[in-house]
Amino acid sequence: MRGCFITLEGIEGAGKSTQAQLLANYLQSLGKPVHLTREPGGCRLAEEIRSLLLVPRSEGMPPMSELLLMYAARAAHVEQTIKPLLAQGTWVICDRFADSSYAYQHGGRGLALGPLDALNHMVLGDFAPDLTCIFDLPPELGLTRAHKRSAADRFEQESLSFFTRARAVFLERAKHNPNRYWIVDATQTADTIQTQLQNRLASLLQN
Ligand code: Z5A
Repeated sequence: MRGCFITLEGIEGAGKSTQAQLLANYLQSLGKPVHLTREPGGCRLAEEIRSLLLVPRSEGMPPMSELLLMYAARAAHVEQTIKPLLAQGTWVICDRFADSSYAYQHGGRGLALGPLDALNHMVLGDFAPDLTCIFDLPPELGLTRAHKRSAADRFEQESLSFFTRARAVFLERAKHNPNRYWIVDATQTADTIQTQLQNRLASLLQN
């Protein structure tokens, strides 16, 4: 039986990585084969592209280059990691996926939606997550959490308004497809959020 593909999305510092690890532990405790992965990254080529994308650059990076690198990484990640694992029956939990390209490269950078939709279709076709969890919180709080943790990467150096636009795109996308998206208040404690997430998963676990 095919595994489930679950993506965790949200702005910087929303708690995605924390929840992804807790979720993987929970599914393993239920006896499910689980693979935890991330974007950009998740296979050798995509991890190399991740380094190119995250390192701060004095000359900047054109938004279109950024978008194409995200999808170059995603194409490899989907073909080499995600699809083969799902076909074996493994549950795949991915820290960020295509919704981040809509939030950051469209919402944040202002790239037009039409070409992004076309690129997304060219790379993914009809392939999409079974469940996308949006960890929602005010950008001020997310950035405070993230900055406490480590030095700022190229994205973390962006302005508050950049993350405000990204957040709005996540919420807008979720509104149009409530079957696939689930929005959670990420200002709550990590334990409370994990309990809510496990409850949300009940229907997927029954299938
Ligand atoms: N990007 C893009 O532009 N387009 C794309 O298509 C894709 C990505 C796929 C990847 O950065 C960057 O790539 C990302 C968007 C861009 N940059 N931004 N912004 P990344 O993977 O390095 O960073 P991230 O995805 O934003 O992750 P993050 O900063 O690690 O945040 P997080 O995973 O959501 O949070 P966390 O690591 O679980 O927690 C952050 C801190 O908060 C940590 O100290 C925790 O202990 C704490 N925490 C976690 N949960 C809580 C709760 N509930 N309460 C209090 N404190 C908490």
